[in-house]
Amino acid sequence: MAVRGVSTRRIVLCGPPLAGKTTLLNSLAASHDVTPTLFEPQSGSGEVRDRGVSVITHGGRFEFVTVCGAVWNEDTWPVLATSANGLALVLDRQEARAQLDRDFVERIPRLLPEQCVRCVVWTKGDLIARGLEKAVPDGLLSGTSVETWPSFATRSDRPDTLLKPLAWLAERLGA
Ligand SMILES: Nc1nc2c(ncn2[C@@H]2O[C@H](COP(=O)(O)OP(=O)(O)OP(=O)(O)O)[C@@H](O)[C@H]2O)c(=O)[nH]1
Ligand SMILES: [Mg+2]
Repeated sequence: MAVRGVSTRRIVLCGPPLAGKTTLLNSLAASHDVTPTLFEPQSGSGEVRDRGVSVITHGGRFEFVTVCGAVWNEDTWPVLATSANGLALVLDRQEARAQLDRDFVERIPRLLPEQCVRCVVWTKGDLIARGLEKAVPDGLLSGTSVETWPSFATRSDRPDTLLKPLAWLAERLGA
């Protein structure tokens, strides 16, 4: 990945394991005809690696990054969150994942810099629409700070839905 310059804005895709973060990142990479490159955030564990995508869009250069949500990466989220100019909180809409979603909703917002542009992304809408999975309870975000964040619904069978929240973040942060 290109060295991060002063004008590069970082957009972090953050959320529970298997929520769909990499699916969003890959969709963005494909739409810009680029290949995600190695991303190694400085973190407590020092072992964390994932992929990032660096693109010029909406009048600026953006680095979209994520790491695997697995438990051994937990100490990486604070490092990434505090460096975020923008953040997509990627939550899995499947009912069975509700508790993991809650954990991230509880933990992440308080780590963010005040000026960080933020949104929620509810993934896997196709599974709900096709009746294959039940959705998380309607009030899952009630009473949390995330309740007021702009919210997007995605489904991997519709690439336009995957790109929308990332474009929104870039637009808000662009020149
Ligand atoms: N049906 C369906 N499957 C999805 C969707 N988004 C992601 N998946 C699948 O969910 C699994 C996990 O997706 P990833 O994008 O790898 O999730 P992740 O958040 O990057 O996972 P970690 O890096 O392990 O934390 C994969 O099998 C994806 O194909 C979606 O909208 N619908
Ligand atoms: Mg991933």
